[in-house]
Amino acid sequence: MTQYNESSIQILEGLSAVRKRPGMYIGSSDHRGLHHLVWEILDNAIDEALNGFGQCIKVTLIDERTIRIEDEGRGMPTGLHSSGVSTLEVIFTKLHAGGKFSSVGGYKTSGGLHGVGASVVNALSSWLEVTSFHGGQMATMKFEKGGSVASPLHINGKSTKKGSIVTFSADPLIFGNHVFNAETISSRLKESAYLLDDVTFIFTDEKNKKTETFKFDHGLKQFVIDINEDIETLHEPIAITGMAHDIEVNVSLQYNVGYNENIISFVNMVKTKDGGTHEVGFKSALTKVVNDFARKNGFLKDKDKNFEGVDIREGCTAIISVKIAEDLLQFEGQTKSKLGTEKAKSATETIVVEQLSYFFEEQRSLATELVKRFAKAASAREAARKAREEARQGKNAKSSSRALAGKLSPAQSKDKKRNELFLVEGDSAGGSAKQGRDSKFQAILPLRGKVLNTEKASITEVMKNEELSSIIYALGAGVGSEFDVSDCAYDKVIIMTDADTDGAHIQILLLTFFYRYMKPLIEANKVFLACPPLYKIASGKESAYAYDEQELQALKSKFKSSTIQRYKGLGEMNADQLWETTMDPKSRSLLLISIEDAYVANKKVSLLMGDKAHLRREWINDHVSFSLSEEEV
Ligand code: 28F
Repeated sequence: MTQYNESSIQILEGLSAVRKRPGMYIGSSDHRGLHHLVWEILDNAIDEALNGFGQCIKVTLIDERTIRIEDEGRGMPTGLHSSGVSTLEVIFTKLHAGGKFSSVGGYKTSGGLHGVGASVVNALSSWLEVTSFHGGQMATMKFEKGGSVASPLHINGKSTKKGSIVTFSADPLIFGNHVFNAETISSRLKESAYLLDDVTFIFTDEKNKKTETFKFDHGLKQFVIDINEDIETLHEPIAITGMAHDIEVNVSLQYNVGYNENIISFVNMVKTKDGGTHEVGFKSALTKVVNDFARKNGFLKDKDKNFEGVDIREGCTAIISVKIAEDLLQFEGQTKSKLGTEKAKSATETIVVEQLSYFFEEQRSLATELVKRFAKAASAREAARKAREEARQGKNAKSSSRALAGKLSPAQSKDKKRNELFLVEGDSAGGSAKQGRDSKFQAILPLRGKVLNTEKASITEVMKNEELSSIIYALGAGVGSEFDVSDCAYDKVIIMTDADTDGAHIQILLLTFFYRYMKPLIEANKVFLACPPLYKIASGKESAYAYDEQELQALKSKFKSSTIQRYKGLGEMNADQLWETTMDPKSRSLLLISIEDAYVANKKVSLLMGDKAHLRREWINDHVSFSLSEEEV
């Protein structure tokens, strides 16, 4: 029986504080916060490998809330701690304890929310078990109900094994019905394997009986190759590595024939999604090397302006991974997703300038081809700037009314907070939507032709496309870098298409457009898919609608001898039916489009625009996170 002295009471108070306000420690208690528990324990295993202890990390998804992570490091210490309990117990019960390498020298992953520590994971788990192979013996401890000791430290005997194993089950009292997502975990392990090229990551999803092993001897090179797998590239990846100001810099870059810049950066193996000083250093080095080469070789005359960074990064896929000792590690802002360490800028810049200019000298023909592309990009940018000026017109009445004439059926009110814009597939559905809607706050914009595939289009082509420019003018918030979601004339943009593959294709093309040219619109949770019914079931005067197979089965048992109509398209419903089933906020349901991980979405969008239709359907089911949001009245 654990004696409760003041320190153990204080410890339990600490953990109960975590359970009261989980968001303070892991950001949120939704899907993202749930996975932070995994990242925290995984980062501790990665820290061991990062510092040379252990070459293999295993992650096993046991069930939708339970996961096991194991490393082959030195094993967590189990000796008596100054507080009177074992170090192992301190690591899992003391808040912000277990800062493993608090001493200078080792690298510590910033661990998502930074030093949250394993104790927070324990506090938010219904149970947690730890096994440590340390000092030639095997020790275990069990905790339950948010971190209380269930079975004290038990030395099970001698063992030559080394390492740590942590198994925990996330507490449904905290995370509700959010569950672990195998794909989320798998892509994070794959990403870590690229960054730690001497470590093997093995992921087992026990439910789906699937095991994946990630090991990339050419880590970052393989990373850019895999990001560019669906698009033509111009050369083998360029690998740059060096050390400056005690900062280790690793960069890999490869140009593809597309228009998108895809720069992903990391510090101590954790993604810095908002960039920071290492990215700034890389970008200024790239601009410097390209302009120097272009001037020296007569591609830029004295009178010509320099290429701008945005021209030089078109089609550029780059991974920047820096390692910084903890005492030098600084972040900007609260979320630790933007590196602040000033020295990382000069370290990255120096190393990239040195090695990339050498590469350009060695590979003059490739360098020349790249510079020619940058010149084209610069002139396209000029054209885009003019088009953007046009698009800015999209914010004022005159030219937008011209562009929308005969297309948009506007809402009567001008209430940006309430108005809804329905993008409807085809004129017939557009007609019944116009008739059935509540014109006080619902506007209809029928889409006639196929929406342009903006994956490979430039801003100029986008502006020339009828369908897209009418959407730009209808929203009135500009486009691309000029887009300002606060100017958007609508609270909701609802895509309403037939529930068939053509409809799915239009959905994906529109989502690609919104993702590339109006990303803030999705991030502001303003983009929805309408959910028309799939079936109408009737017997006598009684009738009802089914929105999926399950509902149809349920209704079949309710209705006796009934007739069932399968709706092929929106046009088969009359205006009243369309209103009642799909548009009336009181009875409809909408699917909110929110992109969970820009990297996955970005990559999948380029994959989707290929012609592998079956992958498109798979992607919709797997990646666009549909959450059925029942309309509040
Ligand atoms: C599955 C998750 O958590 N692995 C870990 C170690 C190794 C040491 C350590 C951890 C408390 C304050 C030092 C061992 N020997 N995998 C893991 N492996 N923690 S967590 O030390 C934590 C102590 O400072 C370790 C010598 N030094 C460190």
